[in-house]
Amino acid sequence: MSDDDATPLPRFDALPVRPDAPPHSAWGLWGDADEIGTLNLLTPQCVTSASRLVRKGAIFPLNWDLELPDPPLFGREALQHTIKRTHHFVNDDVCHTFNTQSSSQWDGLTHYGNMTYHGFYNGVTEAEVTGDLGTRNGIQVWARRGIAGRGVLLDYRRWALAQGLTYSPGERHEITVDALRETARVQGVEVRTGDILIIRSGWIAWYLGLNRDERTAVANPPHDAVGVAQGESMLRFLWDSHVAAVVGDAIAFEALPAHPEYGFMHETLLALWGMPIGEMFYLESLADDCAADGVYEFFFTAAPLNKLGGVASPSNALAMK
Ligand code: UVW
Repeated sequence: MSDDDATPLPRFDALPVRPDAPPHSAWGLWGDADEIGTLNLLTPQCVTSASRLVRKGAIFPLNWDLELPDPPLFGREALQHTIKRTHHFVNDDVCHTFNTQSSSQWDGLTHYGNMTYHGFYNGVTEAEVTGDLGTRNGIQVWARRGIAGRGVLLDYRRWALAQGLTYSPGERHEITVDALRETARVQGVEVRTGDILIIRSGWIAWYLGLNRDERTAVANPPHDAVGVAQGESMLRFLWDSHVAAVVGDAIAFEALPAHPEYGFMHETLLALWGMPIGEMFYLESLADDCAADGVYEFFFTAAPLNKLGGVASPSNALAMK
C-alpha cells in the first residue's frame, strides 16, 4: 500500500485530533460542524484523476436487485411496490415499504453511534437526529455532495480460492490485513489516499447459489458471515490508508458475529471517523472484468438518496473502466 508522506492527515496513532474527543476519533479534523467525514478526501484533484481511468467505456452498475436478499436480513422490511395506473397508459411507482438497508446500501452517519462514547460522528447526539429540518448527519448531506473518485477492487474471494483457502461466506470468516495486502500485491494495485476501497468476499455469489429454504435460513439469526477482521490492526490499516469509503459485497463489511474482544467496527468507522460503509454491493461483473483485463482500478460514482435525515441509502453506484 502506498503511504503519502506529504499528506497532512494524522496517522492512526496520532488520533484523536481533538484532545477532548474519544480515543481514535477524527472528530474535528474537518471542523466541528462537518457531516461528511472521510468524503472530504474526495478532492477535485482526486475526482479528475480518477475520471481518467475510464478507458474502454465499460460501465458496471453495483446495485443488486432491490428485491434481494429475499427475505431481507436483520428483520428488515422487504420492498413492497405496486404500479399505480394513473391514466390510460400512464403509471407511477408506489413503494409501500422501503427499507434503505434491505439490499445494496450505504450506511450513513446516523446508522451507528459509538456506544462507549455516546455519540454519532463529530459528537452529534441522539436528540439532534430528528429527521426534520436541522437534523444532523443525515444522508442528504452526502447526496447533495455526491461521491466520485478512484475505486479499487481487492478481490479477496478470487485470491483466497487461488491459494486453496476455502470458506463459506455464510460462516464467520475473517479477512485479515495481511490477506488484503497480499491480494493487492498479486493484483498489482495499490490503495491510495481518497480511494473507495472495495473488497469482494464472495457473499453475493454464494447467496445466489442458495435455494429458497436456505435463503430463508440466512435471513434468520444468527447472521454469521465473512467480512474484514475486527481489531486494531484492521482499524490502523483502514485509517492509515486514508480511504474515503469502504465497500463490500458482504452483509456487514466486517465479519459477523463481531469479535468478542474488539467489538463492532461500525462504531469506529461511522461514528468516530465519518467513513461511509457500503454493503451488499453487486461486484460480480466488475470482478470478472478486473480478472480478465488485470485492471483493478476504475472511476467510481455514487448518488445517495437525497432524503432529509435519511439513515442510509441504496448504493446507486457505478464503476467505469
Ligand atoms: C449490521 O448492523 C449488523 O449491519 P448493517 O450495517 O447492515 O446494519
